[in-house]
Amino acid sequence: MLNDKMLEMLNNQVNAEMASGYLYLSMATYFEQQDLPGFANSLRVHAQEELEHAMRFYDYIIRKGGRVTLLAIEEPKNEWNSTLEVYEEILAHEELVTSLINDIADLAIELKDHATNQFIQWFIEEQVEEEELAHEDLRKVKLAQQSTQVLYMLDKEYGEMTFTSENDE
Ligand code: OFO
Repeated sequence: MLNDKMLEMLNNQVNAEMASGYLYLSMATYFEQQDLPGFANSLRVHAQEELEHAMRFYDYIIRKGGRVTLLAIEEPKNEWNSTLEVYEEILAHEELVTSLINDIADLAIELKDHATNQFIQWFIEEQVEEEELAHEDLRKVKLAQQSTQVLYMLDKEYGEMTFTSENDE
């Protein structure tokens, strides 16, 4: 059985992952509008990954005999001033998600909840990857700011991204 506080945090994380997906999908609509379909594609793929993250929490709660409670997802922001602003926000958002994951890990340790501690380790590594990628994207977008050619090359690169499930890792 899951401790009540832990169940609440895991349910909140289902919501946070869904909200991340909603935010990234909203960013995708911004890029569709900007005529950058490759950027839109990569954000759309990222949104799918977030949904998969939410389902990992969902499945874990069920496996532990808990009740999943779906909470309201706030309307995401839908306007940005530049491509750079979007990517700065992605990095800040992933840093926020990392802190939420760390809070779950902290509680698991405090409660000596070994199962949840083990479960959350996947996300700790995932957040290292997400922040690394966010830094890399930000660096590329900064370069693209200096040349339209680089921007279109990047749009092409992002247009080739496809969703691959992380479930088998
Ligand atoms: Fe779920 O990793 Fe991004 O937010």
